[in-house]
Parts: sequence; C-alpha cells; structure tokens
Amino acid sequence: MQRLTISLDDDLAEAFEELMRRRGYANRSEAVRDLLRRELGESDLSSGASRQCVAVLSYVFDHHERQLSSRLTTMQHDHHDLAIATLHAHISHADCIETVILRGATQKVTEFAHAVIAETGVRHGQVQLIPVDKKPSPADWRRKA
Ligand code: NI
Repeated sequence: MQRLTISLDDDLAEAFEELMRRRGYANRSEAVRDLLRRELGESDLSSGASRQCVAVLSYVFDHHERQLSSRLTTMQHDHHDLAIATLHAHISHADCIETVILRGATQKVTEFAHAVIAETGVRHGQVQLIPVDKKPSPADWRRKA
C-alpha cells in the first residue's frame, strides 16, 4: 500500500467533501479510490486497451408496445453468448424494467447494448461497461481500509 499526499485548492476540497457527504463516503481514501477505479476503467475502455468486459444494461419499456417484448427476448437469444442473465420486473400496469448482464468482447457488448437501447419503445436505456482483461483489472482491485 502506498500513501499519497495531495493538495487541493479550497473550492475543490469543499466540492469533494460535499460529494463525499452526498454519496455517503466515510473517508476520503475510499472516495478517491472509487474515483480512480472508475476513471481508469473508462480510460481502458475508451483506449481499446480492454478487449473484454462485463456490462450492466438496463432499460424501461412498455410491454403493450407492439412486439417489443418478444423482439427484446429474441435479441437476447440471438446473442446468448453475450447476454448471460436477465432480470425483469413489472413496475406499473404498462411498464417493465429489465437489467441484462453482458459479458464478452467490448465491441460486441457495446453494439448489442446500443441496439437494444435504440429499439423503438425502449426508454431510459443505460449501459455500464466494466473492463476485465487487464491485470490488475478493476474487478481485482480489492478494497482496502
Ligand atoms: Ni413486465
């Protein structure tokens, strides 16, 4: 474990303290570690350094929308190598929310997620990609007190 000392100007330090309060961090070290992990993960993904990823895709849709439910299910079956688990919940009379866990080549996972999000009737679509193939990967970066 390395100990780093950093300097922040007052405004940035106050903004950081406020962010920590809003997100419920008990100490600065854990907040900085999480910020770094996220930044490093995004950097790996955008630079193409990470060719493999896991991802969480979530979206809301109206199950009355014509054929949409079966279209979404068909898309997942057509990519059963990527879509490894799906959680479905009925959130109102019309609306459903689904969360799909994806794993595979970052490019294919991204294409699949964007195709689902682009389907007519799919709303609030979001995908979070987590790189897994670098050593150490974010999945391996253990939290330390
Ligand atoms: Ni439903």
